[in-house]
Amino acid sequence: MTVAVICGGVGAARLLRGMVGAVPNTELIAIANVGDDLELHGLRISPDLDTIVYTLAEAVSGERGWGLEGESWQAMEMLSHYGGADWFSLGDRDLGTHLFRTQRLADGASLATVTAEIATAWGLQFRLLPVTNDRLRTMVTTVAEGEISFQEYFVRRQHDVAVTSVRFDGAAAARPAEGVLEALGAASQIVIAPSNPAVSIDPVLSVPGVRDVLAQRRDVVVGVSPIVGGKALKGPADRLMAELGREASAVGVARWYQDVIGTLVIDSVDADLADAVRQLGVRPVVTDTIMSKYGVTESLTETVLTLQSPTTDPKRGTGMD
Ligand code: FO1
Repeated sequence: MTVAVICGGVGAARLLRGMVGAVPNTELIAIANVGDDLELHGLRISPDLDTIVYTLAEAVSGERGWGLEGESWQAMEMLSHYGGADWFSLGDRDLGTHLFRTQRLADGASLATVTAEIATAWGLQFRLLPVTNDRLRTMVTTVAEGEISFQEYFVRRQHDVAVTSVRFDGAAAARPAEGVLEALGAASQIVIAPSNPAVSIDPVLSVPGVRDVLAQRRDVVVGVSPIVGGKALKGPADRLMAELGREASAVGVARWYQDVIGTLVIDSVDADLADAVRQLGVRPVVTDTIMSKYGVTESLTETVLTLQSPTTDPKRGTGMD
């Protein structure tokens, strides 16, 4: 039984934590977004990959959800001293990750190879793969300024600007990293983690071949809604969905992923939306999904992993587990 998890950043890392405890490491593979990546100070930075590594290594900053616990910021202070780019906070230890990745990529290693080296150095045993080794950059068009990069939107402007469209620069030419399509084709279950559909999951699905595999294997694809009671638990997913003209609700998420998921796990507060999800041909599964609550990560993981595909499930279509 192998489980492939399609991941963005913080929300995905939390679910992965539950998965690692419940699925043998050899049977778990995380396929992560790289559309958030950026080059800054001549360094190659991969926030979603690093957030997963640091979280699963139990080293992530609990307060921030990204970067390392117990960081110092001496390098950033020197940058500020010179009037350098200090809008994207890079801790002194986190910088070591970016220095290593940048050098290894310059040596000619692929992002997948470097990511495996970094994950191994942190003692992670499950496979963490970038969806592609090629350049892929989420670009956001805002009402006020036109097109800006994802981190300029998310961090520099604190995602506090209205968005009119999102695109994934480089997607058409991007090739799935070695093993991505094979893993998605062979997995007994594929999970779309509760990350931002518009800017964290869609970039992964935009890499040619990925969406097709999920659509073909829709029966074994399970989404976990990142929208609970019409709100995102963290970040701008609800606002972004609304700004992009989509419904910011569990039903909106079901519609967003309708062609690639057979099941959507929605939070108990959205139990009343189960029928509307089912009307879309997506099996609703109602359970607690707010992982910041004690024990929910374990129960959510258990629910996801014990799901049978909707077409073989004897309780076909009920989904009201
Ligand atoms: N998020 C912020 O809100 N402010 C930051 O200064 C910031 C720096 C940063 C550095 C490294 C890293 O791996 C993540 C960082 N993040 C920061 C979070 C990052 O923008 C988001 O985690 C993702 O890109 C969205 O999932």
